[in-house]
Amino acid sequence: MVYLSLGSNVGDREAHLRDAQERLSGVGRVSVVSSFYETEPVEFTAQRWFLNCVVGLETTQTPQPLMSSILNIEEAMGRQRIQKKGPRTIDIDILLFGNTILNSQEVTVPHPAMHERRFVLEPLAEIAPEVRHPVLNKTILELRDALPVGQTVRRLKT
Ligand code: PH2
Ligand code: MG
Ligand code: MG
Repeated sequence: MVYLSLGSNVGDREAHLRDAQERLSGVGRVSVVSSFYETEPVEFTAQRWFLNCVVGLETTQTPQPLMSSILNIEEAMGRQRIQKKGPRTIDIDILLFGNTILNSQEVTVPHPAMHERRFVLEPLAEIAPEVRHPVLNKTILELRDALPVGQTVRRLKT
């Protein structure tokens, strides 16, 4: 199982997350989807709040081809890379690729910042609480509970 983080903070954020989920169905089976969360921007904070979610994807693709598929989807959805960590119609990040540990030029899994981000760990804890981070050897719940206070996230009612 591959877990992906989806985020948008430009235009109709909810429509963008749904559109991305639909496009990912062309890459594998989207078998689990978290709620949507309204999240305070982190790292680059002077921007609109994000809508984030996490999906579980079953795919036969290996990490590099999966990353190319993701970049194609981001591009097709009009993602413009103007400012690093700045506003985006859609961002799709590979969080976990099963228990694979990989540091290549194209892909790093697990995602190097996932364990520090509440906008990742809250939705991921909703759909994969007992999954273990293969490098840190902690479950998603343990990682979430270890976060320092701050980084507001609000689960939207569905
Ligand atoms: N993505 C970033 C940087 N900061 N903050 C929130 N709340 N959500 C994001 O998806 C996000 C962010 C870089 O990709
Ligand atoms: Mg990102
Ligand atoms: Mg990204």
